[in-house]
Amino acid sequence: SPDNVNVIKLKRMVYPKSETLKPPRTNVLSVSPWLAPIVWEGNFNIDILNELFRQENVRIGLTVFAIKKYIRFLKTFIETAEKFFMVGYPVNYYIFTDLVGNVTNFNMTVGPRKQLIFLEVPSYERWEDVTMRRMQMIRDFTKQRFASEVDYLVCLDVDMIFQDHVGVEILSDVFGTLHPAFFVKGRDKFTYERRPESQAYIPEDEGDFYYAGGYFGGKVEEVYKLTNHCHHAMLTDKANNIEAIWHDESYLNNYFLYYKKPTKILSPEYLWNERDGTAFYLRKIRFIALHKNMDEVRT
Ligand code: UD2
Repeated sequence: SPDNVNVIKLKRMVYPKSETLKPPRTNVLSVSPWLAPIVWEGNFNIDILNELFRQENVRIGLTVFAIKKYIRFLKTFIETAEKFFMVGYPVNYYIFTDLVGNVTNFNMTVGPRKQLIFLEVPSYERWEDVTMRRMQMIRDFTKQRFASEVDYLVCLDVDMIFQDHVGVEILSDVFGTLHPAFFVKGRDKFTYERRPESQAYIPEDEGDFYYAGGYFGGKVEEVYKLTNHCHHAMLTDKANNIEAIWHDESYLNNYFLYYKKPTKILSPEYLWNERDGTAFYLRKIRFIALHKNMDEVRT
């Protein structure tokens, strides 16, 4: 074949044939109206996906912020990521922190082809600014270094632990995650920003899903577009003295609705709350938000 054609030859594999009239998951939505897959345990075959992604030698960057008191969550986050996140793939953990001196003493060790990279960034007084400014900081490092070091970025909150497999099935051009508190609720219950003056505004009769601010990602170029857009929207609102109700999460929801719909959507298996126990449609609970004393940890 000509040199410029990228031929992918997959190895012979034995696996059950897909049954067109027998979908593996029948009690959950597996595809969005714009044909983005919704990832649930049972509707993908990880061996096939690993074959596909290994052919491309994918490199993954995980961004996580540990600013001020939130450094307390970092060690367990990394330790559990080492057990469950992208096992077997090269991963750069990009740790954004204002306390590099402290976190480098945490004795965190990572396996082969994994790297801890500490990025020193400023802290902000208000916790709302800390969470919102993540968009700007991710954007800035995207051009500076992520683009040359990794293919995909996965952008996560730090007050979390992994407790089951999270692998290449999540990767796509741009992905969002269903917020565990809203995926069974109606649009009117979504906590979108409802003031038309805000750049994050979504009226009551619009909206696809309510996405979580703490779990998104995609190809580096797409994450650049997303974070750049959200940062600019926040700056415009700031100049007009308005701040969206759920901060970065509100701007992210607006972006996913009007600017770029996710090409893949992660089910709540990928983001669940420690306190919510389990549910019959969850075959796996892969990543959970830890219960925290908001007032204490944010001041
Ligand atoms: C939700 C979202 C979060 C963000 C926020 C906006 C999820 C799971 N979480 O979380 O992503 O959209 O709403 O209101 O979807 N941080 C620090 N130091 C601080 C404060 C925050 O490092 O002093 C970082 C840290 O990585 C933390 C993240 O910012 O995980 C978000 O802050 P949060 O966890 O307090 O926000 P929360 O729980 O309201």
